[in-house]
Amino acid sequence: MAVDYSLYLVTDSTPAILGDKDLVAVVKAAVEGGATIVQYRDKTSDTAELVRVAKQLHQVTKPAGVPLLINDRVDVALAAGVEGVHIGQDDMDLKTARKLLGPDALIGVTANDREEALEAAVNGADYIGIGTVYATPTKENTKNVIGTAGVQHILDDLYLYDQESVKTVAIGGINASNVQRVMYQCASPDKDLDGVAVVSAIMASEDPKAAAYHLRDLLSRPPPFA
Ligand code: TZP
Ligand code: MG
Repeated sequence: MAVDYSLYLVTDSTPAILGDKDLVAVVKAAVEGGATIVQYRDKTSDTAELVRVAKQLHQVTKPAGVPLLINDRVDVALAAGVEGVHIGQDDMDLKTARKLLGPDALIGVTANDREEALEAAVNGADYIGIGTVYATPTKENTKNVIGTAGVQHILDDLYLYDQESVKTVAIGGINASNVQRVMYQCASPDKDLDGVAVVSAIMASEDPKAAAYHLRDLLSRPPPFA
């Protein structure tokens, strides 16, 4: 399955970001606006609730051909029958997740540095979420803020160690005001970044469809300073 990673939406159900909007309605609007892949990220709901909401989200993403991934929870991904998972360094290890989900599942891994990125690539991650690019109130306990130069170094290394087939997205503090700069500054001469992952730029917007559309439009254009 060819996956488009260009505009990767990570959900957030907290009132600080979602406000009083409906999560499923926001994801539906974002997909209509052009989000190409969605990760359901919810650190507080219990398992039954996660599965229930994941199934609702899948009803929105699946007809649009947009893959739905679950943050952290391989069990929830299996129960809801979605396309995959996104796992961090403290979650289930990649090889176990692959064994449970099978070869066709999409599995992404968070990486803050070259060791984490290379390990994920070598062990068969489909994509790597590289960050944190810029400090962000959305996730306060981020290990490192690595900037666009940090992302570029990781991309350089993936190429150097023959891991250029793994896909990559950058995450952390990315929005319409910096998305073109992020894509331009992160790209290494030998390995491009495949997309950007955003939370608040879409989830906190009063018009998530327009926000996603605007980001896609910016991503489709060459940066003005190139
Ligand atoms: N991982 C690293 S930063 C981050 C996650 C989940 C949050 C990004 O949120 P935002 O609102 O796009 O800065
Ligand atoms: Mg995690």
